[in-house]
Amino acid sequence: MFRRHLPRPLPGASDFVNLIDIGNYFYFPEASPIRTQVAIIGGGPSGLLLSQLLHLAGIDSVVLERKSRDYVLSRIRAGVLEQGSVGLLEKAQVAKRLHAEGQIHTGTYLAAQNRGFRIDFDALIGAQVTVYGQTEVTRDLYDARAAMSGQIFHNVDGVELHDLDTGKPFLTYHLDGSAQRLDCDFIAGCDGFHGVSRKSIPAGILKEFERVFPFGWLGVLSKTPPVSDELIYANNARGFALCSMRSKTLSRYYIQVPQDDPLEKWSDQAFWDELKRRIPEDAAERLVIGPSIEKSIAPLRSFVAEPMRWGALFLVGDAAHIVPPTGAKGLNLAFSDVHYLHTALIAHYDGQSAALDAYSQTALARVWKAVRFSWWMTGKMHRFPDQTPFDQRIQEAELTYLENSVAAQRMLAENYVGLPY
Ligand code: RFL
Ligand code: PHB
Repeated sequence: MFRRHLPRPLPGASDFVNLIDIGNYFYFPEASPIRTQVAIIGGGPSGLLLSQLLHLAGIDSVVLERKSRDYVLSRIRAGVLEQGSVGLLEKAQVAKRLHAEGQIHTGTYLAAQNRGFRIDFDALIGAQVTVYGQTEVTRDLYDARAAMSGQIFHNVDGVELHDLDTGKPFLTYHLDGSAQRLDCDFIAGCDGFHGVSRKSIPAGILKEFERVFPFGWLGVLSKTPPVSDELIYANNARGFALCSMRSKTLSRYYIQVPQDDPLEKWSDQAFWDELKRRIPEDAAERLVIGPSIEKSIAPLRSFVAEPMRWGALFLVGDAAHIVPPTGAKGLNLAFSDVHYLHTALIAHYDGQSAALDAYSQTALARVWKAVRFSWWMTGKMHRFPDQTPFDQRIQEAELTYLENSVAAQRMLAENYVGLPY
């Protein structure tokens, strides 16, 4: 039958078949397996970055993505990049637009009721973060992969993982309605929280740790100038609020809402009215409102799966762990996994397998620190339905301590800008 792919041998690797050329149809027998070194499930930010870094190191990969490119790029998610993430994107040769358009933030504001104070990352620890949307990071990665003839298949259905513990793993899937097989040395499970990879680890091996928070975040993206030059995390008796941004003309705001609040309940006007009630008065007076261009509710949870390796399968990013967005750790954590995995794979193909064997342990050590920080910051900034007056006073005392203690501020700063790899 006719397929959209051109099988062609990689230079110097005649046993690999490279599937590219999305624009034209070429004859390709349905049953012929293709082969790569690293099969990557999921074309979100972690899968794309891994594929790009491996390519630059001369390691072949194929990315299988369930959705279309446009769909992946329509998801509005993270906005804050740690220094380590920026360094990785530089290494991946995809940081040009990030440096031109991203905003350097040397601090952030915390507000408790109507009182605000600033955590000065630069003065405290000589560090900063970059505000640049996950959508833009993903677009830059797609462009770079396309420029290097990267192999990314979209709209792939029914991916299944096989023979993970035999040394000859492979994937099966459907593309354009026909069955396909991909043989590989390793599989990177970069398929997010709802993907198939984690579920392929036997139940007796996999341990899951979870804390579901009893609220969600209602997020709005609007073409309005941001209310503040830096982010404002606001603790308020009515619930948490966050003022963030994507650029000088694009704002991103969030408010804490009950876990099961229907989105229809929140007209744009209702959202703006509630946001204004929760942020400090001077910010509420400055706030420019406009129609939402995206509005969604995200649940909040902490989740970690252990181990992050099973045989030939390596879990990366949201496939292995979820953090609540307070503290902006999710994407950054996915990228630190990519850091550990791509360096370990490079070492493996150079004959050194110790780092690959240690991947799960190494990645999890950093994961748990970020899980702790996001859990801590979520606990400090939100109203819990069962919060007692005692809990309330403790929360207030924590925020006052943070306002007045350089040691406490350093703890927040070093975690927020990202712990070292
Ligand atoms: P993704 O982005 O979920 O990508 C996984 C990809 O895998 C595909 N997929 C499959 N493909 C093939 N076969 C299957 N069976 C598949 N199943 C799934 C999916 O279609 C998808 O394209 O995971 P990845 O790459 O690990 O990236 C993780 C980040 O997306 C995530 O951690 C962040 O967005 C979290 N996050 C934030 N992180 C930050 O670092 N800073 C932030 O400021 C920040 N803000 C946020 C956030 C997440 C949010 N939501 C919506 C949960 C704000 C919000 C509101
Ligand atoms: C965002 O801009 O989407 C954002 C920023 C900081 C967070 C979470 C989300 O902690």
